Amino acid sequence: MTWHVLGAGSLGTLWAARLARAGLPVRLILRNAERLADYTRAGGLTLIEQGLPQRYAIPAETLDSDTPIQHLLLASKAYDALEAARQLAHRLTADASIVLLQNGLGSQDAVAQHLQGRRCVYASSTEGAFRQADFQVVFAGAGHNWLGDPLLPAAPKWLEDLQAAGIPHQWSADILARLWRKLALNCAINPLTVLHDCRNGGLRDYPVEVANICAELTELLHACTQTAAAEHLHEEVLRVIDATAANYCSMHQDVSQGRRTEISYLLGYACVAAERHGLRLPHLQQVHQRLLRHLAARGLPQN
Ligand code: NAD
Ligand code: KPL
Repeated sequence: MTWHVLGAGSLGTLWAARLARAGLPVRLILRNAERLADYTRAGGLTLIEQGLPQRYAIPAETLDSDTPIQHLLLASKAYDALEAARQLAHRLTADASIVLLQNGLGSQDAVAQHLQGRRCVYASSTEGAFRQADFQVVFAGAGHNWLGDPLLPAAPKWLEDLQAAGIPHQWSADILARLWRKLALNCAINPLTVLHDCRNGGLRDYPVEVANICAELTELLHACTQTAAAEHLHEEVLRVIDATAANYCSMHQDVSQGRRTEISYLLGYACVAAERHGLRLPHLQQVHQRLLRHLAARGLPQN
């Protein structure tokens, strides 16, 4: 059974290379003929691990190819996921499974709703990778992947493929709790580092702001019946700030490199959820507004 991977970006490349290396059939899906020609010229995907580059000549096709898709890894940014799913929907077999590898919340439900009837598995990843050049990706940080299906608790058989490929993973009976927790961590850390233009460790200078945000996120998680995700949130945020003190978070990197952020699927999602529950969370809403203004001032999208 072939794994189709959409998104020859950081995580798509990381997964595709490991699946291919394990001898599993993989096909990359690229946007158009131009990208396919670029890819052909590059001679494949290059994954750089511990400084060592290895090239994988994984077959590739464009979105409008007509090969049926039974296994799809959708490894795009959250804001691109629904459009990508729309473009591929007609190619999915009736028993297709789709792994949604997006940060934040909101995009997964939108895709699952659009692809009703197909199994959509939500994933949360703490692995780290970045693009060094076109079709060249550096595996920057070991981590883990949690996968789960909010509608169906049984693990799929194809997890064996991830095992064979050495992709660290675990089936999660409550993937939404994992995604909410990660969203809360990102909401507590990322926007403040952008607004204060600092590394994660720089937030040690703003303990009251961090504490206020954590208290409101905890209230939100309880209102959303995400009790497990709410537990000791503030302590974990402080732990992550210490453990990643020297790093710039992903949102800070996006903003400083002039890239679109995933704000609508992180802080934006949290603020909409708060409104839905009739919660007044002034600190969270104020940080959201400040972040929107900050993005606008830099000519970056506010969604
Ligand atoms: P990326 O931008 O490096 O890769 C996404 C790729 O998808 C791009 O190459 C883009 O061109 C492609 N794409 C988007 N729409 C497409 C379409 N319709 N057709 C064909 N290609 C399309 O992003 P990434 O860093 O791999 O991140 C993917 C998700 O994983 C994000 O939500 C991110 O927050 C999350 N994440 C990333 C990391 C990391 O270290 N990179 C870690 C954890 C979570
Ligand atoms: O996931 C992160 C990110 O950079 O997006 C951490 C390191 C947890 C900071 O929120």
